[in-house]
Amino acid sequence: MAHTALLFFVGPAGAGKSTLVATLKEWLTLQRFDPIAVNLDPGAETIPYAPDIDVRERLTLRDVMAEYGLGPNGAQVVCADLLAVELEWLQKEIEALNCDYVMVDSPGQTELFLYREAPRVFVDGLSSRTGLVMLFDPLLSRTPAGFVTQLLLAAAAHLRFPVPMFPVLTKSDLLEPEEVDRILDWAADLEVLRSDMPPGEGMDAILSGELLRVLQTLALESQLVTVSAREGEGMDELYSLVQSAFAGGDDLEAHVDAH
Ligand SMILES: Nc1nc2c(ncn2[C@@H]2O[C@H](COP(=O)(O)OP(=O)(O)OP(=O)(O)O)[C@@H](O)[C@H]2O)c(=O)[nH]1
Ligand SMILES: [Mg+2]
Repeated sequence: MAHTALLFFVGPAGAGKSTLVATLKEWLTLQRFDPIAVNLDPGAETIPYAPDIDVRERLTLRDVMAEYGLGPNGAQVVCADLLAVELEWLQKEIEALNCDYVMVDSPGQTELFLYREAPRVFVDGLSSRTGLVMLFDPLLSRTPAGFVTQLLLAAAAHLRFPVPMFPVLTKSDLLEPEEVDRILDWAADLEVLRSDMPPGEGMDAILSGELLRVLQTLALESQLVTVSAREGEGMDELYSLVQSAFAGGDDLEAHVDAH
């Protein structure tokens, strides 16, 4: 699996992870790549793509709730821990499919993905070319406070998983073009973000220049890409970022040159 690029899609509940996996898979297939989609959410009810590998074959939220007498949240925690024993299974499944791109769709409970041990085993153990696609929810990103909160989540993700991170603003079709521009300005220059903080709410005072620099380094090491999975927009830009982060990835380059 040395040449397989593995992307984990992570972000707030409902930010559009599964839909982005579906759209990017379609786009990559059109570019004549050979992507596969992995559903890692044992509680998923409906999924907008046909998963090539599905954790629900091994483990479902419903079964864990029944077996352990837990509610859905407690059962998600148990599921996250039980995932650890599925590493070998997942590895074999991925190897058997022999593809260039593996897109892993994570459950909506991002904090479980970030803070429990099992997902870390997956991120560390599956490929040397692993990245994190970090989704920013458009409606939460509209206000400076909402945007900063997501930067903190992204920073935590990057601390936890020191692999290339690709921040993505999703569902851009739900925002006005000026709103998208403003969010991109904040991402490019956190001083602009600070000056847009409404005075008197405390955040402007708390967010010192130093903290902003830390966030910039951790959360936005790569430029923020705007996508709309619904409209199929931004896939080329996201792909180029991933591709250049994994450059030296000769086989992927060769693939692109081939047509
Ligand atoms: N307008 C618009 N809606 C979108 C887009 N992408 C996803 N959605 C909608 O947003 C909702 C959540 O999308 P999902 O892809 O299920 O989000 P998720 O992050 O996988 O959700 P969880 O796994 O439950 O955390 C669905 O109703 C999608 O149809 C988009 O690009 N534009
Ligand atoms: Mg989902």
